[in-house]
Amino acid sequence: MGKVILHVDMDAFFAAVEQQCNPKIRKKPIGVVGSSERTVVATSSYEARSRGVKTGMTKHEARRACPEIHFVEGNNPKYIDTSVRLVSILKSFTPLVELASIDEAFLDVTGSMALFGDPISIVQEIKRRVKEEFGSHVTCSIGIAPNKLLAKLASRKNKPNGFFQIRPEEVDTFLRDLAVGKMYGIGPKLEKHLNRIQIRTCGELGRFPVSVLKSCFGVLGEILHSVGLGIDSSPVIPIGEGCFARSMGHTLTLRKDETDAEAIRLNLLYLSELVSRRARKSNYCGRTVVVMIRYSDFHTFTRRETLGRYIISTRDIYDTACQIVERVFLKKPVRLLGVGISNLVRGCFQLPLFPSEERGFRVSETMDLINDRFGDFSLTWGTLAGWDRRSGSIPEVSGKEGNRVG
Ligand code: DCP
Ligand code: CA
Repeated sequence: MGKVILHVDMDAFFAAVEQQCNPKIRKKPIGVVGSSERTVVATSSYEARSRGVKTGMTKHEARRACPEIHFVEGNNPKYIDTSVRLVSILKSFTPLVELASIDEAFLDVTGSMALFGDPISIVQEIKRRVKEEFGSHVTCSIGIAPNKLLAKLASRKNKPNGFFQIRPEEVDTFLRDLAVGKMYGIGPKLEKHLNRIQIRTCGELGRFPVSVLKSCFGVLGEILHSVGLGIDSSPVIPIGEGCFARSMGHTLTLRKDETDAEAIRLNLLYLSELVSRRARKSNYCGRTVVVMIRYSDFHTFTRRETLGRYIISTRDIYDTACQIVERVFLKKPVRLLGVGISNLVRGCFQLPLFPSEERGFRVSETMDLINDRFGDFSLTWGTLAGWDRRSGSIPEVSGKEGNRVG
């Protein structure tokens, strides 16, 4: 028998949590924003969406689309708490729960049906439990399908507060006329490329000769072919298991025992960049920053700080690491430094509530792409320009000009 995978996706997540908490804004058009005047809409209630409000709009744009819109300042700890409680509900149906983002999870319920009944009964029971736990204003939409790729597609079919099932025998019909751009992972740019070679639907993508796809898109060609056929054999990876790391970090023995605060900060920046890149690559973010310090006499200790939100960016890891070190009041020269993050969640991207954070995110992504292609630190933060990789030591700040981005 094939697998039965569910994809649970909360509806207008931040907005729904806010509406549940505050009866005055229920059933009203609301937008969740950051605290600065230049913030953008992180999400909006379905009442606002029907008036044309979209994620990413400035407050001004949202107000122009919907003059009655009410803005609420986002509160990440509240959403994380809701997410944690959601996961514990989902885990009561199967141990195979993979958190895909702060408000999305995959469940492999293949083995749960003997206990909980058919997939639709499981879906109805999950919805009942969500309502019981959070109240009727926090709802989810659920996709049921033979794999994660299709389950994710199905959960979008009847939003909000709906569900949709794609049975194995319905896959071909479902994909035949579906625009490729609707498929998870195919963004507007890739869609344009595909359209250019006359591929508009998933049906057409699946039928297209894989050899031609490979010559156009390299290794991605084979993946695209599978996507067109609705094939996805990736397992649901349960939280806290398997390849789930508990923490990730890097250490560095300094070129000389260091007492200079600026040099120590630069080392922290370098290490934070390494950690952030690794986290981004493996799609983790963490809530705890750990700093390891070894003095010249080899006395070694760690200090940690747990934040109320998940972070992944170099800047956030670095800022926290600096605060930790400042609190330590270093007593001896430092021989080795380490920076790490723990309390990791996979796929729970850092929530960019502010335009500056969004920009930071895009910069990090671009830096990753360039560094993957041309080697680590080809492009790096302005302060790290001049870092000589081979020497394994931290930069003289006045060294050669690098490609400054930060
Ligand atoms: N989010 C954010 N910034 C973005 C996108 C999303 O801060 N650029 C936050 C707000 C969302 C939450 O993440 O509430 C979940 O994102 P979704 O894309 O799942 O959007 P919603 O849950 O809000 O809406 P939908 O009902 O379409 O799933
Ligand atoms: Ca959602």
